[in-house]
Amino acid sequence: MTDSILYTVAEGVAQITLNRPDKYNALNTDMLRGLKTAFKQAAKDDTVRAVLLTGAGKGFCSGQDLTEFTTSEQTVGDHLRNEYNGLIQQMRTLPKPIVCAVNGVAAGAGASLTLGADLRVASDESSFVFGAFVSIGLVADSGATYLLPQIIGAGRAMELFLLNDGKHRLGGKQAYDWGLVNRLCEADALHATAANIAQRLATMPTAAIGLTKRAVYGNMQRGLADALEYEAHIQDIAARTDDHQEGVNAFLEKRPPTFNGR
Ligand code: T3D
Repeated sequence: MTDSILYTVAEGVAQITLNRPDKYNALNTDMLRGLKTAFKQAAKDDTVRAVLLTGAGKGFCSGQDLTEFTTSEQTVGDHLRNEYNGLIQQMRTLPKPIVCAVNGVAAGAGASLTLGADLRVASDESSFVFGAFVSIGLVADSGATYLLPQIIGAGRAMELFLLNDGKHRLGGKQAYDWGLVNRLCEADALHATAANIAQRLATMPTAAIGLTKRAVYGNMQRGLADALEYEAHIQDIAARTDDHQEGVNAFLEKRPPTFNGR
């Protein structure tokens, strides 16, 4: 793993930290590949049952490293295809929940990265800059044009893509009011708040959570009839897990369940 991505595992939670604090964790190729390796490791490690993604220092992530941008030999489209698109897909299809702790500014592809997570917890000192793309004459990418309207609606997403630049940032409080962020807390409490949620998720029925991700994200592309059928299909899978049996037994025996993630 590269030094610019930190990866640790404790209490069933893999913490992935973007670690180029002097550049607001701007994403270079080394980091993007390190991120993919980290998510791959989290996917295959059975002891990992939730992921916490955050940034080191005062920023979450300022998007594509613009110094590397000018020296790249690939077209921008190929760079997206090769480095970003698979990463966002990997996050959305990871069969374990991802909590993103937004500790500071999230700009451009850094803002898109927060959308790849399942839950966002933000500090009251955080901010989002979805207009960073248009500010440099680009179109929002890394899934943002697809994911942001789904989360906050097309009207608000357009406002952010067009008007939300480094001088007009969306603050954590407004992001919370708009439903972009699931929990808002003081900066000092951010890590504990996000870690508590991730740790709680890590004790829950992991297979059912992974299948819920598959249903919610997959069903956004289906009509109602297909979505109903898909729910029935994956419910059969969930119903065969140890954790389903344990959940029912615990309820009937009036005791708290102990889920093993299988
Ligand atoms: O290649 C492809 O596949 C295309 C993909 C594109 C995806 C994208 O992400 S496009 C958008 C790229 N990101 C940006 O355009 C954001 C640029 N940064 C900013 O607008 C501002 O830095 C922030 C709003 C994030 C923060 O502003 P502020 O005033 O708090 O801090 P600052 O002074 O501007 O930045 C602090 C340092 O971080 C500074 O370095 P220095 O001068 O102290 O040595 C700055 O240059 C550096 N930095 C911030 N963002 C980037 C960066 N360095 C490289 N790339 C960055 N994206």
